[in-house]
Amino acid sequence: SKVQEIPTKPFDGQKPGTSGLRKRVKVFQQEHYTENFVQAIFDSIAVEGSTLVIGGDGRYFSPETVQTILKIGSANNVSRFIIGKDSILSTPAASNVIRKYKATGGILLTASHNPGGPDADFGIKYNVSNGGPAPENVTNQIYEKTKTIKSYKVLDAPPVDLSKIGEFTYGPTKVSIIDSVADYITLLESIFDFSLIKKFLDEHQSDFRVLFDGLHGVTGPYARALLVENFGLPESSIQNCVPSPNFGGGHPDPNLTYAHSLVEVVEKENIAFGAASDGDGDRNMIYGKGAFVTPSDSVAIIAHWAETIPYFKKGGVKGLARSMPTSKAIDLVAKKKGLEVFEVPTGWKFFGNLMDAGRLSICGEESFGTGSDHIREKDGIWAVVAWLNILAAANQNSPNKLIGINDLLNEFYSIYGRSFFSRYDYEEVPSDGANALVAHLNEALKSGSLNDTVHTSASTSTKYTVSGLYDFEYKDPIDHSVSKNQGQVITFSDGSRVVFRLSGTGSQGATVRMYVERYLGPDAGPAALSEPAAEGLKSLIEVALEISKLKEFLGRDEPTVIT
Ligand code: VG1
Ligand code: CO
Repeated sequence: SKVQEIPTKPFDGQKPGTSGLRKRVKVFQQEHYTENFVQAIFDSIAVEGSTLVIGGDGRYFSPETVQTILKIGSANNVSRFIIGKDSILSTPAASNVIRKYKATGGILLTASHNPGGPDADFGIKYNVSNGGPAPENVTNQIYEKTKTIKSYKVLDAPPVDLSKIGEFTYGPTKVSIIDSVADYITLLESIFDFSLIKKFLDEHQSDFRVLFDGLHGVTGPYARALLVENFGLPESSIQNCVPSPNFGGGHPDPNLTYAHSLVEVVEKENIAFGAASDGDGDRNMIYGKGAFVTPSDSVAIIAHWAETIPYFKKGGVKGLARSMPTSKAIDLVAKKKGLEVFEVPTGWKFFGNLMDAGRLSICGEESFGTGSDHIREKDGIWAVVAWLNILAAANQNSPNKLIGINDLLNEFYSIYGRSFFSRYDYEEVPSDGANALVAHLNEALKSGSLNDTVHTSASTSTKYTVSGLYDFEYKDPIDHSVSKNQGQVITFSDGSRVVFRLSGTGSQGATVRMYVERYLGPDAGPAALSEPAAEGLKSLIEVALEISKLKEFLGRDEPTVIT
């Protein structure tokens, strides 16, 4: 078969964000748009003789894009492609496949938790050989290539059948279509105590029911293999578990706003343990009857109980980490256990170097991302099984009383205190307003005008004194690269903090995120410590909105989503 060189012109704005290039499907469908970006990836990596994994969440426009990648990749001398059947590999499963088969990297077709379909979002993300998202030096290089591209190469060959597992050749390239699920389940089996979990679930069929909601995303087949086929749970323990290209018309984001299909059933049927994952399977929400685990607490609790998980018992816990806006609950666990703890910018790519250097085992983000160094992506199903493993272990010593999610939360707060945490998202606001908000805070930073000012909450009369304002900057301890402007932080004299950040994953307009955190020590007592987060944070949120003048700048009274 022969290679053709197709002339093209650069498109503006092909700059990968927090997690790849994300745009509307219609943007990707423009003639040459997807081809340009794919060629730019191949122009930025050592493509000759490479092995590349292709996976994704199966969203609309994925099958077409796999064919595009094959044509361009083969014409650029990729030696081997490993592709998930039907172009499906969850983000964590793809990370595992890259590592397990020692691939050069991988291309993931996903826009994560964003809706899919002809009028919704698509995305392309490049991961490197450690299985993690490409670091900024690579994504910057891809972006540079997109700005000067003049042509791309394609192999002239008929489309490949992605629905049959097997191996064949495609031009000069070997192609393997693999089972999307098997390697991932093998990985989890090597991490967790499956027999302990299974025994616990068997014994508690009536008082500890499990419900996993795939939100029509990629995790359905993984959840079925795990919960139904391995743990022997009934079919009714999984729902919305057939991946659909438009996620059933929904918004596959596991939080209290978008995962209402889970929340409703959990509440109605008194389900002790509910969970959901996002479109590409790297996020998770743990939610039982009357029990919501905020992700910042989730990662801290997993770290607290780590020794009940065989993987950590065997290998030890090397260090802990969180993204900057994530609450400091995990820092308290690190302190108690004498472990290193790192604060990195938002986005999973910043954890990879620390893991590769053997300094980080467990980490998380407030945005429903939790994971460990078993792979180099956050991992939704891993977090769900971690919670099941921990609950099974905790219940081993409690034959007469079932220990549930809330018991673990309350016990944790009684030891460490509680970091009340919430995030307000203002989605698709005008970019001008968002930039003006950032400029306003920068001005206060430079002039020091907010320092030591006192602000009183209108509804509760609580007073907050500003103790500092800074722009978060990170220097990677391993490769010493510096990432600037990663969010503006206002601190208060009582230890509370508020963070403002512009999202790097939106596909249109600007999205402003406001993160608020307030800490109460264990001495505050069980009543105060178990308050709903919205109550515990009410006064701080009022003050944060006042100081930032956010409503004025964005022209929005209410956030789009509160988590
Ligand atoms: C958001 C989250 C961030 C997460 C990223 C990718 O980024 O805040 O914590 O790592 O999404 O997650 P941003 O820049 O929009 O705040 V996923 O599941 O979309 O790959
Ligand atoms: Co995701």
